[in-house]
Amino acid sequence: MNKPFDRPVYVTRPWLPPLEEFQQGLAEIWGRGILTNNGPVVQKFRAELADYCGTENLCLFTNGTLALQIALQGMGITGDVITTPYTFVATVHSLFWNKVRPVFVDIEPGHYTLDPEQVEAAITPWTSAILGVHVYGHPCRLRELAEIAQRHNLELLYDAAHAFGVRVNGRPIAQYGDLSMFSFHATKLFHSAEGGMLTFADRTLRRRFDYLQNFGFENEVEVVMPGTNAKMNELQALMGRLVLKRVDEIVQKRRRIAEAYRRELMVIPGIRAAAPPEPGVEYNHAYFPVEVCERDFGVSRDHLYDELKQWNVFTRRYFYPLVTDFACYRGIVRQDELPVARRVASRIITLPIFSDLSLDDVERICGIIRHIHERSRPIPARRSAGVRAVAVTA
Ligand code: T4K
Repeated sequence: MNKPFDRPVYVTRPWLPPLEEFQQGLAEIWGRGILTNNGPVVQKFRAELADYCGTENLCLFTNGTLALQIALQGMGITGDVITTPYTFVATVHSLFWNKVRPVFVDIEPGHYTLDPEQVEAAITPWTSAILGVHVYGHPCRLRELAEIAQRHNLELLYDAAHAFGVRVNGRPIAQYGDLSMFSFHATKLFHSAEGGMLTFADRTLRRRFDYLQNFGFENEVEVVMPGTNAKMNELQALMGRLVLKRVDEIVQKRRRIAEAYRRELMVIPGIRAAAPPEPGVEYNHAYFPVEVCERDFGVSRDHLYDELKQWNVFTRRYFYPLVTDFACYRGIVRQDELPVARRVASRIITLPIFSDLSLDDVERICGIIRHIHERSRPIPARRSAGVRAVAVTA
């Protein structure tokens, strides 16, 4: 018998280290009195991430949005950038803050990432870069996009906000493209409460990004460029270091949750999960999105989203509305463009996934979804009765 959860189940919960470990780190920070401006904890965190990501070309920031803004600024991206409408709005805001024009192209139906064919078709003499998003942690079509970027002499940037821990053909995803931005926000599987990271191919960018995140200071008396303040602080780095120690374990737990969801949900008509990862991809299970097809499921995605709240299950509709439908970007594309992104945005719902979610709870959530479907499903009419009835199975 399904019944509402006693406590709210959110789309995500941050994994938190044992409090004593954090307190121990805090005591050391207290003792030093150094809270920010490239302190020792940030430096250690940076070194550990360089090891994890297999690159020294890496900078840390106060959050992912500022990291991406600084990336575009530091690489001198101008003109038009081809990107996806199917993302968190910060991707596009970062372009706007750099006075760069977003050119939106459609996504692929399997993993919801940029469709390379559409990218190539949208290139003009004003295009300076491609900004792909590894949405939900699913890698973009890396090889195709790299070939397109090379053919047209474009920079290839990735918003990898969701993709920490993903590996492709044995290499960390941080090593693909000219640059990647990672978010370490509390809602991410790997987090430092708030935080962000850039990894990049051109090692000369590191100095530039370091200037840009610290007001452009070379030393006490010299400012070499108009920078901003986007530094990670010691408390963020402490959290990040403690979570990094356990990140592989966190991914494994999420993998088991995702497997349970797939097992339970694939038998419910009208519920479709994203395509499984491509061969060679070690996925991080950052999110568990499903599409709800109203005709087969029986009720709309929005109905399911609202009704789940009554069962104390708080899903999200990442990424609905499409960025191009927000007031500040409306009018850039026509309503009949981007058909795949529009369809996915109208059907998507992201289910709870976090390492402390038990497999029993996953089963319960799926049971509730099944119940909502069964209750709404028209029973096939019996020949003799000739009447359509609605099953109530509560
Ligand atoms: N690019 C992409 C593709 C992104 O997805 C993001 C961020 C960025 C760029 C920018 O990176 P950052 O500048 O953020 O580093 C959240 C996050 O704020 C945002 O980081 C994230 N993407 C986006 C997809 O989701 P909200 O407004 O949906 O979060 P919120 O506060 O509603 O949290 C969702 C649920 O998580 C809550 O219902 C409860 C739970 N939660 C949340 C927080 C903050 C916790 O349990 N503990 C917490 O501390 O935006």
